Amino acid sequence: MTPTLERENVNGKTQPSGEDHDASRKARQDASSDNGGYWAALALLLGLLVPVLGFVAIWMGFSAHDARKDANKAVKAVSSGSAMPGMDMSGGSGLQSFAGQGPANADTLAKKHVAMNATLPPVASGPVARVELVLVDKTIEIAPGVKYTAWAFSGGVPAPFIHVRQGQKVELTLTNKGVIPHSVDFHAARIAPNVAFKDVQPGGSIHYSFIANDAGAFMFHCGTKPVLAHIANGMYGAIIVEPRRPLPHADKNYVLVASEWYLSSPGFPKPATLDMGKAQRQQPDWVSWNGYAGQYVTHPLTADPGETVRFWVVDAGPSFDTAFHVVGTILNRAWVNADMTQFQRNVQTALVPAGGAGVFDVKIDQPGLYPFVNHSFASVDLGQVGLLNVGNVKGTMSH
Ligand SMILES: [Cu+2]
Repeated sequence: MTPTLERENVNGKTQPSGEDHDASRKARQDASSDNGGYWAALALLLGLLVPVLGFVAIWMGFSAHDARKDANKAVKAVSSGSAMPGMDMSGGSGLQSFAGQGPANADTLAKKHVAMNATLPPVASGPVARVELVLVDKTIEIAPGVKYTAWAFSGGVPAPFIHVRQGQKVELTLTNKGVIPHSVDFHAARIAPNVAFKDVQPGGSIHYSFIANDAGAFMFHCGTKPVLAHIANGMYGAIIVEPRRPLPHADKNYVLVASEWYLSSPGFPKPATLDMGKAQRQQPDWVSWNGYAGQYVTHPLTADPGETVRFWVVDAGPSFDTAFHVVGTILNRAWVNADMTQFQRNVQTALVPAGGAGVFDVKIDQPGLYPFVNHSFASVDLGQVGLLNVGNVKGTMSH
């Protein structure tokens, strides 16, 4: 900082060293005389510098204040109710956390909840896979008894899983039945985004196609600004592109989409909406597998002992990465970043970045309850945990 540098300079000049004892009187006088001129000039300079620096400091203070004001204005503009009809995006919670909150009968509701089927659907037959996405505004449940007014592709968050084969043509139609513009951005596509991913007005639709040339697991999501709000509100899903060359056999294939929820209110009895302030500060109230916190704890995924279970993990974010880990075992194969050309062996935890994916095999011989988690454990606290029940065992698991 300038003030610190200035202070150091002044101290340096005003504290001459005592090494001039041996110099002649004349020399000292000359030096003294020279120094006198020097000090006078320096004093003048400093005299001028102080007010200038003072002014700069005041100006910087005002600039910072203005910048903050501008930033706040921008946030308000982005998150104003008028910009997002039907949404309260004013950050009205004051960043108060509603984590873990639910109605008194939350446990009963958790048991009654119908968990999203995580099983990978069969691959679309024929050379062309037709995908029809319909955007609807819909109130969904994101945790036991916790309601949220979402923007959902085809009625679900995440959207229904799409499964195609490498080389297949994907013919996509998005119809917007919401009240504001939306779009769809497929990470599996190599396509001009300004053409294919453009906004669709309410009541309108868009059609585009691409060849799924890249194998792997991919996110798709609404790309309309502010993208943070559109993803946080539920506009995402997973497309699995099965490699042309068959993978090693798996007995079970499960798709897990990781995502965060940022709530304007507890979500009961009235549904919550998006708190844009929390989303911007990455302070979620809930984090989930397939859109609903803890759903596979009460309704575990299943496998028989010795079976190979393949997890297709897609991280929809909008902002958190996922450190994928299965408690009690090691990932036998890890196609990190869903690069299906090669896998790593015997990995304890694999990173799935926001907007990315990974494919992981486990083969568990010993019956038991094996939690699959985001090993960034704050997310487990907020609901991103599920169970793999190997061998249909009874009981529960604490984490
Ligand atoms: Cu959208």
